[in-house]
Amino acid sequence: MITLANAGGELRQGSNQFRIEFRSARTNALVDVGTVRLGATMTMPGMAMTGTLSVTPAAQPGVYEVAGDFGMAGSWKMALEWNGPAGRGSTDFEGGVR
Ligand SMILES: [Cu+2]
Repeated sequence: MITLANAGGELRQGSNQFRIEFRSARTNALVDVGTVRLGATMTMPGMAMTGTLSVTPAAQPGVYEVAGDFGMAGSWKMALEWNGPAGRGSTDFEGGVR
């Protein structure tokens, strides 16, 4: 189970800071998943846009700080990947940017 949290409660056009937490679905405890990457793309007629995101592990295992920049508001496709002690995995989700 993955929870995505950011201070403002939502993503906004321009620069954003938010946290991603990886938690066990069974125990809800934070899980160290090793290396994490997050990509953001928006497909629109005639062009594809890419968001700039960098992921840094926080001091607490399983918590990752993300600095991101979104060039426009709308619906972004977010691709999250991880690889480490808990195995390798990925998930896609919709990120609404206002
Ligand atoms: Cu766009």
